[in-house]
Amino acid sequence: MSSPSSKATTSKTYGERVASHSNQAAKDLLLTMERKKTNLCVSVDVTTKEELLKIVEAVGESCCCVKTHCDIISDFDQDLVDRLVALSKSLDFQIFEDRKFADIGNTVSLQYSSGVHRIASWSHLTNAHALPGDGIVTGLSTVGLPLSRGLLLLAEMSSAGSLATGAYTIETVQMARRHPEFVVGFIAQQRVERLAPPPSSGEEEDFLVLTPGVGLVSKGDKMGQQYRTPRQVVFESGCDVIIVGRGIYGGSGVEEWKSEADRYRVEGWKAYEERLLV
Ligand code: 5BU
Repeated sequence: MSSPSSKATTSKTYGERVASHSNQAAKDLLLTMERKKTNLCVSVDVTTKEELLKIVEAVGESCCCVKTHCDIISDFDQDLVDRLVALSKSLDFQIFEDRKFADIGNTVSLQYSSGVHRIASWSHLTNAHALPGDGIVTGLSTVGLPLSRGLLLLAEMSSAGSLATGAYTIETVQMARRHPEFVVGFIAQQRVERLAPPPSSGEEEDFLVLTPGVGLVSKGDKMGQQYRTPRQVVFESGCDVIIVGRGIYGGSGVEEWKSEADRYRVEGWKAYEERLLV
């Protein structure tokens, strides 16, 4: 049998992959996934603090990560941050603010550290577009690295007609390779690092691929969202984390949120176990 380090990323367990990461947020996410047997990230896109906390309380046990859009919460405040962070500890999940930074380095460093949201103070992971060039990573890393945070680059999107394809996706992978301490992976629909030529150093690399656009029932919405199943995402496309929003919190109350979250957890984990056998 080959040693864990010589195996393809998708043939390794999440636990085995911890050693391939130097970034603490990446290690913590993989350890959480292994410990809780879940590759589910729940996207909680609701507009009030109480709604958000109620959903997180219901789904937190089933997921490795909770994804937020803090700028849609009308009564966002420090109390919400304190309670969300407390839940992330008691229910054992990471927090991912889906901020999609897209400006020059100086501006994003201020958007990340300051303002009403002070994202870096509470969110283990955040993401950014590669569009502005390497300065966006440098700017964010000056704030995030001292706090042991991690960054995901948007290499692809789930929406119809996305322009993040082809050469743009490959350039995004190359950008990630230039910042291995802070960039821990991608938001993408497939293992995008395999689209780019292998790293020139010949060194082994391990990126986390987190994938939105996941649904077991619906195929999409009226605004361009496109859904695939957990099996298509994890088994067929080799992605690591399924991001599910309305498929879970679209349900009508605590019991339904809980059972839907567990259903996605089971489906995502089954697809991961299946891919380990290939
Ligand atoms: P949904 O309710 O499962 O469709 O929510 C998907 C979430 O993932 C939502 O918060 C989007 O902002 C986010 N998302 C996405 O859907 N597609 C993408 O390519 C990216 C993020 Br990047």
